[in-house]
Amino acid sequence: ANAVRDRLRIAIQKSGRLGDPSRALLTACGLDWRESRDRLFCYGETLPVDLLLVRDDDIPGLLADGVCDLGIVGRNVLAEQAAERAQAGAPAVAAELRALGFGGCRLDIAVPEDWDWQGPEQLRGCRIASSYPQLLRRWLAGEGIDAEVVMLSGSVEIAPRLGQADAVCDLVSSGATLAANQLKPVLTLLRSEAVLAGPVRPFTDARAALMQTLLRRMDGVMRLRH
Ligand code: PRT
Ligand code: ZN
Repeated sequence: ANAVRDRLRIAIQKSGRLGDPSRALLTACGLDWRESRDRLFCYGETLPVDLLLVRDDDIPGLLADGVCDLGIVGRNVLAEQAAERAQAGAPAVAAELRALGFGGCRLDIAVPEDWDWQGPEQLRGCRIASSYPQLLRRWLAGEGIDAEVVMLSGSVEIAPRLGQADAVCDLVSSGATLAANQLKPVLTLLRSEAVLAGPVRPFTDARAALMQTLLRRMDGVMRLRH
């Protein structure tokens, strides 16, 4: 993790919602890559900044292990893994350096449409399905609510219909998926978007100057976009 390096390595999502906009942002920052045949690793040409194309869930771990220096990932993923580390007593390894203005969504609690929603107290004793167990548990603890967290890695919204849970805690953007499953959002735990994640402490080798250059360009691109 402490190896001296003179190239910067950025992990972005290979496909999915954040892949294309992440690449577009980095391209707008003047980066380009020689395409590798397997397309998991792209070697930077104009600047010594390489890309690693991965699953979004792997990005915090790659940062933690020092395999990558920076990552573009949803705040939801970064926050979940940070909460997991904190829970395990492990030190924080990745910080949110910039919010990037795309991939916007909310981590919401949603309940069946026919519930007469009174407030969080109503979740006491409920089973809540989520792919974000740490963020959900932390919120429940903060509210003093005892509820069962049912960890599901996908298809969270159908859990109530399948009888696996009473409510869900999931990402929402348009809300169409909740509505299609006769659920309604009642609380927001986190407002999310894609973020640039990076080291908690600055680099001390050649990567420090590279990162400064990249951040300066990124700030310029972001200003033009808004
Ligand atoms: O393969 P990989 O593991 O890399 O991808 P993935 O399938 O885990 O992630 P992906 O591409 O679906 O999402 C990547 C990131 O996009 C998330 O971590 C969020 O930060 C962000 N994002 C933004 C979203 C949404 N909007 C979103 N709507 N992630 C998921 N959704 C889901 C939502 O939960 C619902 O099931 O998309 C569905 C449609 O949403 P509605 O509300 O528009 O119906
Ligand atoms: Zn994923």
